[in-house]
Amino acid sequence: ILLEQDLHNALANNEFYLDYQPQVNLKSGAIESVEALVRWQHPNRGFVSPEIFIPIAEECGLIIPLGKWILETACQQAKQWEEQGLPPIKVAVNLSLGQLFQQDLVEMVGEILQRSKLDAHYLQLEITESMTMNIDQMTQLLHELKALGIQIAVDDFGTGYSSLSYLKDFPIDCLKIDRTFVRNVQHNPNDEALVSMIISMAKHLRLKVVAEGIEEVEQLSFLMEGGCDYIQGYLFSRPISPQQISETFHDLH
Ligand code: G
Ligand code: G
Ligand code: MN
Ligand code: NA
Repeated sequence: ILLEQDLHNALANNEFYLDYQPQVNLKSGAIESVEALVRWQHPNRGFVSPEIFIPIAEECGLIIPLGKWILETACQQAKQWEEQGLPPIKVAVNLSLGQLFQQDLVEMVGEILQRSKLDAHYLQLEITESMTMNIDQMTQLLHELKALGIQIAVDDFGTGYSSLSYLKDFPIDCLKIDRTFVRNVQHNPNDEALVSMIISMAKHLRLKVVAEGIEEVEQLSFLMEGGCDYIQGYLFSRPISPQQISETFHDLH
């Protein structure tokens, strides 16, 4: 309850910020996209994990203004990198369940794109399978979002209870293989089979595939051989500040 009160002040007091984790194209080795991840530096408690405060923000409704702030900040940042002369970087932003039920979500995303002047193609929204929404409603919402020109990714793919049939109906661009599958991929034949299957399925559906949580070189080799498109994980980079993203590009060129 205390945390809930603090959360309300945190937006006004500028206590939130975003870090960005690079996603590396396995064929070219280039960073083509980054995932925005929200952080909260509490004045007394120090760092509070989004695993703690996002669910609280969902419960108390703060997710709506916070989600808007996250989207706006991420789009402005992507535009700023472009203006700094960096190669184009796509920014992926996690959506919360509460935001899917936000009446003016599509309108808000459109306005944020206009205000930031970011080309819609460089925004990707991440949804998860566990976001329980009526399949027709979800299909329509995703089509409206797609009409803005943005990309849609399914996060934590394979961990939800949903059937695969939604893959036919949802206008999605990308699957993100959950890190629980990747973790033991070089030791557990079941994980190996599942990861291979997801990559192969994504190819057949003409979806891009990102493997999350890559920490070891052996995992990387497996994914490269398997034809995975992108990797995201501590092996390459932790989530880092916008400044560090710029520096990474300057170091690479
Ligand atoms: O970045 P980290 O691994 O600490 O994130 C923990 C969890 O919080 C992950 O499930 C992640 O998806 C979620 N999370 C991080 N940033 C955001 C955000 O900006 N919006 C939403 N909705 N969830 C986020
Ligand atoms: O649920 P979602 O996929 O949005 O969560 C992303 C979270 O995964 C981020 O909080 C990020 O900090 C975390 N993460 C990213 N790479 C790794 C990794 O290699 N290992 C682990 N354990 N976590 C990671
Ligand atoms: Mn994510
Ligand atoms: Na994930």
